[in-house]
Amino acid sequence: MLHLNPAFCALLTLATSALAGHDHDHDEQMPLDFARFPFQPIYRGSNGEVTADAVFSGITTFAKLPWVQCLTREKDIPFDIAFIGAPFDTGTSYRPGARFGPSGIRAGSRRLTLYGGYNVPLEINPFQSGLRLVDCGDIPVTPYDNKVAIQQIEEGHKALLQREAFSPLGNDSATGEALVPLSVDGKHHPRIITLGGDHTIVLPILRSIHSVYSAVSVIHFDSHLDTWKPSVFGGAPSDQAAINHGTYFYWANQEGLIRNGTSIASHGAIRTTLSGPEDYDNDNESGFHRIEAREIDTIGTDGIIKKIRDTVGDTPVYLSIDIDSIDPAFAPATGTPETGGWSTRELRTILRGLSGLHIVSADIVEVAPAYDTNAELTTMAAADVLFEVLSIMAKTPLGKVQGN
Ligand SMILES: [Mn+2]
Repeated sequence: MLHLNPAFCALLTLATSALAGHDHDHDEQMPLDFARFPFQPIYRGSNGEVTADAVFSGITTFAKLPWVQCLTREKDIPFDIAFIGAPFDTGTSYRPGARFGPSGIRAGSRRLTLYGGYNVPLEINPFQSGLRLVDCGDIPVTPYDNKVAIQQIEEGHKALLQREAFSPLGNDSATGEALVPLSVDGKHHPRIITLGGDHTIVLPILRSIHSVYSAVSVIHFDSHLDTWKPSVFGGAPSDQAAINHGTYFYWANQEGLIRNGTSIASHGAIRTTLSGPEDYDNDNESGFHRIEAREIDTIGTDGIIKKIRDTVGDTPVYLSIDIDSIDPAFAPATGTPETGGWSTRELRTILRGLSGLHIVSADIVEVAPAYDTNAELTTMAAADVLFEVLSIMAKTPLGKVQGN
C-alpha cells in the first residue's frame, strides 16, 4: 500500500463513490488506489451483476487515466508522469489544425488499457508499475496572440515540472545504491508528456526544462530540420513571426537550452527538401547530428538506435516526436506531410530501443486530426507511440548513482 496524502484520499473517495455508486473497499482497487481500468468491474446492477466499464464509453482522457486539474484546484496532488495538452497551432506554415491534437490523441488512446496495458517486448505494464500517472487536461492557450500563448505554455509546463514527484527515486537495480536526481536543484521532479500542438510548443517547453535540468540533449524525430533561420523559414516579417514551427530549435540553441558539443542531439527521420545544402551547416551549428529517414534501408532500426544512444549517452534527454516522422501512409493527419517516412512499427521499435536513456520529459506534436482517415490512423499511431515512451520512462528511473 502506498502512502496517499489526505487531500488525495478525499478526492479518490469522492471520485470512486460517485462513479461506482457503491463503496469500494481497497481490495477492489488498483495498487495505487487510484488508476481505474476498463477491465475492472465498477458498476453493480440491481441484480448484483458487476459490469466492467468499456473502452468506448465514458469521458476520454489519455489511456483513460484519471483527470486531475493539476493547474488549478487540484494543484497539490502529486504525480510521477503527467500528460498535458498544448492546443496551439498558430505557428504552422502549411496545414493548421494541431490545436485539436490533444483531444484527437486522447481519442486514439482509448484502447491502450483494453487488456491492461502490458508492453510485451519491454516486459512492463507502465500503468501498473507503481508510478502515479495522470492526465492534467490542457494548458489554456490563446489562439489570438502567439507571444502570450508561448508564455502560457512555458508557465503551464513549469507549473507541473517544478513540483516534486510523487514516488521516491529508489535504488539502482544493478548495484542497489541510492539514486540521486538529475535536476539542478537536486529534487526528484515528475516527467511531463505533452500532447501538441504544432512544433513551436517545444521552445517554451525547453525553457521550462532548462529551469530544472539546465541544457539538455534532445532526441528529435521529424521529417524536417526545424533549426531553420527565421530569414529562411517564414522570412521573419516580425519578431513574433520569427518564432514558428520551423525555427524553434534555432531559437532554443540561441538561448542555450540545448547541449552542444560532446552531448548532442539527434534528429531522426529527416527527409525534407532544403533551401540548399547550407541548411545542414546551420543545423550543425544548432548542435544536431542527423539521421536520414532512408538510413533505415541500410543500417536498419538497430543501427539507428545505436547512433542515437551513442550520441546522447547518459545525459538528460528531452524527447520530441513529430508525427510526420511516420510515413503519411500510416499517419496522414499532420501539418506538413512528407512521403518516404518510417512505418509506425519502425518508429515504435526505435523508441523501445531508447529504454535506459534518461528521458526527462517528452512530447508528440503536429497531429492534426481533421486530415485523418475515418479509421483514426494518425491519432492511434500517436497514442501508441506515447505508450512506448511511457513504457521506457516507467522502466528507467530518472536518477543516477552518485559519482557516475
Ligand atoms: Mn517538426
